[in-house]
Amino acid sequence: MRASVESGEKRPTSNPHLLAWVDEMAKMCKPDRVSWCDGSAEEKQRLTEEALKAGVLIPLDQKKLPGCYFHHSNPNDVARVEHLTFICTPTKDEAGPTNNWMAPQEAYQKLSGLYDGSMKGRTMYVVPYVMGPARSPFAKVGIELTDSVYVALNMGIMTRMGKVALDRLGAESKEFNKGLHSVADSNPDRRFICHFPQDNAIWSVGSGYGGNALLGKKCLALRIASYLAKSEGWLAEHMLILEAESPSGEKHYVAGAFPSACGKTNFAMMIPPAQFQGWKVRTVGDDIAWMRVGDDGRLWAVNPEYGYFGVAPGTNRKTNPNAMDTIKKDTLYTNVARSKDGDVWWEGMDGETPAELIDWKGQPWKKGSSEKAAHPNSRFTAPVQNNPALSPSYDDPKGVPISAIIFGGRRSTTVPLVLQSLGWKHGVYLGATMGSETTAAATGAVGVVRRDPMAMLPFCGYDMGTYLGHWLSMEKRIPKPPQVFLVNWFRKSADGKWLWPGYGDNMRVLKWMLDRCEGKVGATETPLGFTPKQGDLDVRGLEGADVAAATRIDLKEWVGELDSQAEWFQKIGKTLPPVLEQQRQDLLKKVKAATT
Ligand code: GTP
Ligand code: SPV
Ligand code: MN
Repeated sequence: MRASVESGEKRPTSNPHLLAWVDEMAKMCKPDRVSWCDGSAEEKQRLTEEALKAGVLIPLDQKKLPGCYFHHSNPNDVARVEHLTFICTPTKDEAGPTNNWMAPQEAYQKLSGLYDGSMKGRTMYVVPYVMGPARSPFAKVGIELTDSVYVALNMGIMTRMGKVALDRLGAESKEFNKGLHSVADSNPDRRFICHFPQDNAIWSVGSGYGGNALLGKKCLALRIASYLAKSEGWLAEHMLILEAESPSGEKHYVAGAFPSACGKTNFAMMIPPAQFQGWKVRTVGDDIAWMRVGDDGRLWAVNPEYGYFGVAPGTNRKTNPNAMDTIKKDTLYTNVARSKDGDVWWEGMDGETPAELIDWKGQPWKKGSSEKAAHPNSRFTAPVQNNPALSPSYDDPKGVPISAIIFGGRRSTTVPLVLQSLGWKHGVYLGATMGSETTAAATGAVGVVRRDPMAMLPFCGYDMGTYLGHWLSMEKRIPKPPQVFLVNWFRKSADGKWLWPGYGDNMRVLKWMLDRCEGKVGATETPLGFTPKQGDLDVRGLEGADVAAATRIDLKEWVGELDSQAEWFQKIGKTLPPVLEQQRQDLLKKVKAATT
């Protein structure tokens, strides 16, 4: 019996809006059964067993990695698909020139065809979740309907999931994000990630991976939330949030926007080098920040997430010991490599490369193979509570006050280790023109420089120029604004070596930034912004760095950079705030004067 799919099962809510919507979606997708998630430990165990039985999860060594499982995704489905991601606003102008657009009616119609019967033979999981601390006035409720048990389990880690969300929603409210997700036949030709900001709805079909499928994350907490933030006067950003405590017990919080796979998780979990004894860095969030102006005139941030969906390759005991400890238990590993005895491995793991492995596709792999054993975008999903460096403020309903905002791209050339902006407008200009080399976090070419304003190019739910205007307008709304910085951990020498060791040593740069916030340290004013004076960066004990080359500003390189920014501004088009082009022109004048 399919039509009244829920006959017999008691539904855990009487909210008529929610019930009617679930029924309507079930009627379209035609699952064999509908299963409401409550978020309990018993349910997690049951879903895990279901997933194991279906081969969706593969057990790892439960002694070494208790509660950890491996999943391999369809090899055609390993990253976000930006070319298949759409903003479905009534007009194309609202989505703007940097987003793909589809008319809402067309999108609903097209995807209805793909959803029709797509869940036959499957279970539709109803996953209620809260983004944000459950008691926070800023939290948002979403409901994701999904036919993937892997997605349901991931949502259980990444969000506050189950009863807590239904309780928060209550019996009457219509205020929930309607997320529909079906892996369907996992065909890239029938894959669409559609956002309907006006309807507070998301329809995703054809992918089971990461940001395409865990709808609370990029779809709700960034694309839909950025649209809301614009109209409500706040910021929904692709930012880590960290807490830095000085030896004397003073705490500062900073938010950092680095593009996908450009170091947010690592920076948020950083362990300061030995020379910084007494300093403690703790994680509030590693990917998303929702920021509002507090009564005290400062900007306050909450992390809407409850887990980490982190990049595996490059993670090891030296680069990120906190992450290594975080993923020792209750972690889902996707597309990593494995050993026969149920351990995990990826490129950049500690120690010797094992002679033999099972690669991310499940094939035998031998050391020295030209293929990578783990997919470059292989990931771990782990609960925040596992993080030994978790800040107690991660769950604070009012969030944490932000002293500094850091923008940071991945640039082999041109961009110095650190710059402080000359003020808010200039800071917005630095964020708006940030370039970064593309990574494996999205499908497509890797290593190509593209403009990624505030690391939000793939995540802004509305017109880019309007978004930049919104950032500028925050100046008058924030009486005590954070200082704004630009960093680049990824500059290379002519022979391709990192000029800066990165990871824990980034503390040295963080310390300078915090000192700048407190007016404790000087700086050199350059046409690009303030830079550390000779001797200002604490480099005691620093190894493997060429500080002079990493911090160098070569204004000749900036002529080309500013040309490329002009192209970018042209692409943004008529909604580009004139102030930003003015900033570019002023800088170009200074650069030309200095280079001729
Ligand atoms: P998303 O989850 O995709 O948003 O990525 P993220 O910004 O959190 O990036 P993450 O911290 O996971 O780092 C991505 C890759 O960059 C990993 O392979 C890291 O090892 C590497 N990485 C992170 N920080 C540094 C650094 O300071 N220097 C260098 N050279 N590599 C780094
Ligand atoms: C990113 O690409 O920025 C991620 C991974 O954080 S995903 O959730 O897949 O978007
Ligand atoms: Mn991200």
